[in-house]
Amino acid sequence: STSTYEEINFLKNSDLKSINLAELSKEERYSIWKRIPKCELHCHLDLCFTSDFFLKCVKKFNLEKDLSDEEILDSYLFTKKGKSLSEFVEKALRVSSIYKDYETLEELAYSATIEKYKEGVIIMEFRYSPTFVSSKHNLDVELIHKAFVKGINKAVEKVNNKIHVGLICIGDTGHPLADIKKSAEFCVKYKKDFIGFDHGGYEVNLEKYKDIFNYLTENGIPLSIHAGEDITLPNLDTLYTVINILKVKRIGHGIRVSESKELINLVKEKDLILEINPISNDLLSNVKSMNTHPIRYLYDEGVKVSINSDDPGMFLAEITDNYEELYKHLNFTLEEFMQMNKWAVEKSFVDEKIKSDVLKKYF
Ligand code: MCF
Ligand code: ZN
Repeated sequence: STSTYEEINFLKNSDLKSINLAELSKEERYSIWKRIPKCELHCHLDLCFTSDFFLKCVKKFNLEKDLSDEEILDSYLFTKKGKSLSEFVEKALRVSSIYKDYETLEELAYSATIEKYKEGVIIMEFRYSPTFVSSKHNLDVELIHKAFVKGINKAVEKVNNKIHVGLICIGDTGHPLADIKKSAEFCVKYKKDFIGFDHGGYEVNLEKYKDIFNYLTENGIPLSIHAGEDITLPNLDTLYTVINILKVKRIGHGIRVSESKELINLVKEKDLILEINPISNDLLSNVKSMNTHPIRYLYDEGVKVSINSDDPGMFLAEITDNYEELYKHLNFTLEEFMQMNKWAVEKSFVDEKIKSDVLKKYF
């Protein structure tokens, strides 16, 4: 069957020398970012929507009567520089008003997957928190999960399996129904659908939950956990906990690893990858500016890093926007972008067969 979408002519290593980014317009650069064969490890499915999708939901559910479109986006989303991670977590909670029925969730997962495909993502790891999605309207977690899986599967079929999608389950902190143990049990119950487990929301020291994380690891579920993100924390204990006690394979954000030579060496020794989300870090004020974002220092120190979008719906910024920022402010090259995607594929939790096929075909 013929696909509705234009095929992407993905870049190969042998194409890179002939491209001079400095002489391209912004539009031409974006067409290059799209052609990089991308593996995205960190994106919250529940916060992955376009502004049109979000506005459609607000109208469908009649959530705002007196606001213009612009005012709706402004009051719910996080598109301008904010104060902190805490401010973000509180704002994200308001967005959960759109998780009102299962058709909406299926549609969300379908369009999120199609958007990633159109942006040139080949391996996509989405994560979501079942308790977060159920919190506002008391939706059933089993039905939430079925709706998400159905939406993703329909989209993957629509694009003739040209994108590989994996799902990570999140247990979080920061909303009324948050329950890490319940999320962990849910993850094990749907082990056939989940490739990993995470903790998100407020950044807390997870040591007291170590038995729950051990239980996941014993069930063969690898961990990728948010840590070393919140710049307001007084120390780096959260990072030491996820690395030494919970034994993560990957770290969500991990930008604060850059504050300690000891942590840099630990991350390298354990061969962990950091899932960096440049635009997210900037908007949440976890970095001073994009020019000084630690991804450059970490990369140059030999730490494995990858490029991710985190919450395209909250930031109204896609994965290619994150590449543009890294190019403009930190002089990342196409060779470096390819290298980071190769690491991301190697560290992905999707099937080994998919990974080796992708590595052979594109890297
Ligand atoms: O990575 C960002 C910021 N750091 C921590 N948590 C989250 C991020 N994006 C979403 N989250 C949280 C969100 O607050 O993940 C959970 C929620 O608790 C599920 S995704 C909506
Ligand atoms: Zn995140």
